[in-house]
Amino acid sequence: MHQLETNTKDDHFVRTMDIPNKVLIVGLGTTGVGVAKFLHKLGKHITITDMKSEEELTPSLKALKGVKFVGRFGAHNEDDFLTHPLIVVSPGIDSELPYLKEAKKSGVRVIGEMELAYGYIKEPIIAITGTNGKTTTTTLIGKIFKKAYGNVFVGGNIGNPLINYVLEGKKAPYIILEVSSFQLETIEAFHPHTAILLNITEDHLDRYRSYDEYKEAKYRIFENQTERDYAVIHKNMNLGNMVKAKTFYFSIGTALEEGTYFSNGMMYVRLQGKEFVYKRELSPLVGIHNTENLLVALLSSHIYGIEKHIIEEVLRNFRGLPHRVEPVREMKGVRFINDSKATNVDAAKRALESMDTKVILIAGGKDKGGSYRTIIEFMDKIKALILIGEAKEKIMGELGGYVETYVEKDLYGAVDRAWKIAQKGDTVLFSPMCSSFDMFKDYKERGNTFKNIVGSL
Ligand code: UMA
Repeated sequence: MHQLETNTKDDHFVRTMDIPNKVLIVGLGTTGVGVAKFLHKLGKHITITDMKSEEELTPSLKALKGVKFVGRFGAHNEDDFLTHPLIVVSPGIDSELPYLKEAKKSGVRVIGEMELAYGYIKEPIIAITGTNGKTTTTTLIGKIFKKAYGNVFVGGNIGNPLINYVLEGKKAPYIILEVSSFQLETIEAFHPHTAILLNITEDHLDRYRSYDEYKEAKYRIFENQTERDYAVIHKNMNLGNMVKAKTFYFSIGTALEEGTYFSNGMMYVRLQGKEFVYKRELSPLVGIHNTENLLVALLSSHIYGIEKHIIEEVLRNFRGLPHRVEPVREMKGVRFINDSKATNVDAAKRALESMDTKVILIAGGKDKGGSYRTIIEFMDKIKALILIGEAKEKIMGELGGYVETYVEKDLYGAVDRAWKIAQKGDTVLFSPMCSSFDMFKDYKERGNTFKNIVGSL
């Protein structure tokens, strides 16, 4: 099996991370905990600040047992930002936070957790970003690499920050990393050996001032790559001379001389004169969006010389992740599907695309500032719309005129309504198009609640 050149021990991988003695950590979620443990290990003087109260931070504080730090909780304090030469921020911290801007102006270095971790990593990183499909693709690539190489680190935005890899100190041959736009905002030298951009559509417009700003953050995944690296992007995406790495494209329908594409039920990978062909039906994952995720996973695996039979075995057995177009129950011919991870409009469109019946769509949650209007193209599939959450009036205003629409006070009311109006052959799809934080801790809690309600019908 041929393997592309993957030697990363070149000079551009020499690290220059210089950590001063005093460091301010902003944010004490999963990321802040990992950062604090690591800096404590290095013997640094740490101050941690978080807007939440000490009580709200109890789980994180418990995880920091044995770590010495000064805690400033309940609010941020400008002095802390100006008196530490280095600030390490969590992804949830907006780079436009006024204290951070002030700190940067006065010469303080501000980096994200991913950049800090990167300073201690020499292993090749395969980084995956995109608005949708990141977690599925990262998990799939992770499974293939684990089967081929054993001990591989799979982490990042998927829930296990990169700093945990450095903290554990176990060397892996490869790092498979899900990367968000938030994490990319605060990089300096971060440099993946392979950078994958799955797609970009409107999201997080509550954090970014414009869609362009969001896209610019995402494109930073390519920023430090050189011609010795690889980039994987959609055939229709034109990034001009922004990408210096050797670029492979993926496509649905268009045959490519090199790269990967889907045509007539088959998935092709073409690399350096070799062709590998896979049956699409090998994978139980449905939908065109998943075909794209699969293509990218196949290509990345072949770049690193993984054998076809290993890839096929993983494809066959990977049934997808919970909360992503997840079948929950079928009752009296009505199917219930949990797609709680659809936290933006495009994700819901992808779910609708893969439906082959009439759909009763339950949507709504915390609005992120974009428009819901593009759902209109699926109105011939949508039999009724049931809205909940903070965004319900806005969605009602944009979509209510197109289809029978109900507004319910919570998810219980929504499922109840759906069950009343559903007929044999319909699908009840919970694909919220919004984040979950108005009513739930996260999309997982929201999806589990949906599953419990449906289970108790
Ligand atoms: N906080 C402040 N000040 C602020 C803002 C936040 O103190 O101005 C505090 C909060 O009170 C909270 C802490 O910061 O205590 C949370 O930090 P965080 O939001 O970065 O949360 P973490 O637990 O560290 O999780 C982060 C990612 N969260 C976000 O990007 C919002 C997780 O992605 C990621 O899994 C984890 O690091 C490990 O890398 C979640 C996510 O929603 C799943 N990501 C977005 C997405 O996928 O769309 C990008």
